[in-house]
Amino acid sequence: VSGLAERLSRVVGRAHVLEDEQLTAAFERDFTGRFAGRASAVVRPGSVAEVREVLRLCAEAGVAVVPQGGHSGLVGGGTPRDGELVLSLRRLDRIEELDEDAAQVTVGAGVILENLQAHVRERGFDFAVDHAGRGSATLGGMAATNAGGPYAVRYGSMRAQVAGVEAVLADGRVVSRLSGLLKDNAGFDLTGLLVGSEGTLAVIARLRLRLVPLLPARVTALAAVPDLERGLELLRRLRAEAPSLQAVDYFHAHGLRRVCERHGLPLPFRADADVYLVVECAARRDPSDELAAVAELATETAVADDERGRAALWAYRELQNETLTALGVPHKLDVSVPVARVPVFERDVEAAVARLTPGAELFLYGHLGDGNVHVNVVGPPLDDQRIDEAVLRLVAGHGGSISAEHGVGLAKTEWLSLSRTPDEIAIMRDLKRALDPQNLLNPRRVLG
Ligand code: S2G
Ligand code: ZN
Repeated sequence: VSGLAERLSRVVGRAHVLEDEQLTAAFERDFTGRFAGRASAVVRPGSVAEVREVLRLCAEAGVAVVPQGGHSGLVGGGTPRDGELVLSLRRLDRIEELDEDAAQVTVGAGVILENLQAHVRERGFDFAVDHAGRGSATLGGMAATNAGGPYAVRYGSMRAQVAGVEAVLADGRVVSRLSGLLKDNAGFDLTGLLVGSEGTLAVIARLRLRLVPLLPARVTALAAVPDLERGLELLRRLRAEAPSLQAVDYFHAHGLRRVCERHGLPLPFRADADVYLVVECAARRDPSDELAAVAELATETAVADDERGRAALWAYRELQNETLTALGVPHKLDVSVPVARVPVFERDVEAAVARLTPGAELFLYGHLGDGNVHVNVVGPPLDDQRIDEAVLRLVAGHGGSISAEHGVGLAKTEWLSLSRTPDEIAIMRDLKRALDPQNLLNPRRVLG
């Protein structure tokens, strides 16, 4: 590899080929602690041309490449296994022209979500996908995993926001679809194929993103309800009555108590309900009247329409992940089931945890509006995958997906057949062989 490091330095500059463990450590371990490996090197190209040249040199040397953005992923999709080379897109962090006629913007894959948000909001636009990882997640990584977040119930996931990509294949060929034309059916949808392919088919280097109007009147309600059945009743009312509805997230009393303990937050309500919904509407003018059903159906509710007040309500939900991660390395299962099945699915999960890992601590929360449940089990050793298997089998039984918004990565490859037929997996392997015949890009991820 040292010869390779030399040749790579000639492409990206000595300063952007990292080998020293002090420098590479952060690129080699994911933040949940579940995935780690010793990279052969970390390379940070500064342009699409340099990405092409790096890939060509790695293909020549037969060294596998792990494309990495902000490394905020949760399924080992951006964390190297021993000997793989990390190709960091972080230096491709330029926000290019904002096209106000098309309400689109072109960005480098390394642009961090919160920087894009600040940039476009100054100009009266917003970006439709947001999530708690906004301080480190890059737009390239979010596209590669088709990230979702709380606003998917109104705007869809990343795939719906990506108007085009510029991506480099393992052999150096380039897909360059940055014009942003909304109607362009000249051939197969290569952009759609690459979004959500988790770095296994090509390296996304630039993106053309759709923007939405910045909606100044935002109202957030935290609503305590006795159970998820009541939560679904409220969701149905909001779907019919709230055209500006953009989030219906939820969490349970157990997670709320843990978050308040760890962060010294006051419990939001007196009574002790089991389920808490975070409901948010955004419009040009105050949409509060659309939330009448909340007051009718909730046992207690707190409403905020200012930045600070809304952030305080969201904090109870957004801190769930970080809080449980502090308790121990979690078994993380980001899954989705048909919305109506969420209550019964949760009861099945509780029974499975009681049966298989009785001492474990279970956290259930997520995005009720799209049936996306984040099942987190803290306690059993990571190599004890019985509860992971049981939960994913329950998901399949309820007609759901083993991966809702975090991707498959290394974490779920052995269970892909629970959500895709043998034919579909064979077709995905055909596509992988066609685009990356040397199996250079993120080998073993997604398809195992
Ligand atoms: C969320 C973040 C990561 C996790 O909080 O909505 O997507 O597994 C998650 O909690
Ligand atoms: Zn989520």
